[in-house]
Amino acid sequence: MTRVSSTDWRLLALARALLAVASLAACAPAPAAPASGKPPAAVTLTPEPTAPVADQDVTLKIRLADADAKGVPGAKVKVSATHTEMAHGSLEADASDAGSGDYVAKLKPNMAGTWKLTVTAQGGGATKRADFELQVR
Ligand SMILES: [Cu+2]
Repeated sequence: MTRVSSTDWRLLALARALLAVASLAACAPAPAAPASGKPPAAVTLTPEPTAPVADQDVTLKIRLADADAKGVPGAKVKVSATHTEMAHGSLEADASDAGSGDYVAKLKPNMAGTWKLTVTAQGGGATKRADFELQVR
């Protein structure tokens, strides 16, 4: 009574092939974080506002690029700020990943003067450090 036509056999074979592919995919390791895999080679930092004022939030827009000038997402980025005219410890901030190699950190420098910002970026199995100067009014 049940008769399998040649079309059905072809469909069965296709279904088996699809199942095989599906099980292969299931066995593959989970994809890593959406990192380019390359270490950051260049760090740029843009403060907003560009002329920060003491005791007010400053947004630090940080961009990481690899040796080919492509953005490096998925890195761990920290900022450490020290007031260069005095020794009273540092302000620390973790930057959040905004995607495509862009990161955002917030700081509130509590005194006017020159601050040294050190960005530490860990990604692609390497650590890149870059220093910047921030003038606070
Ligand atoms: Cu100070």
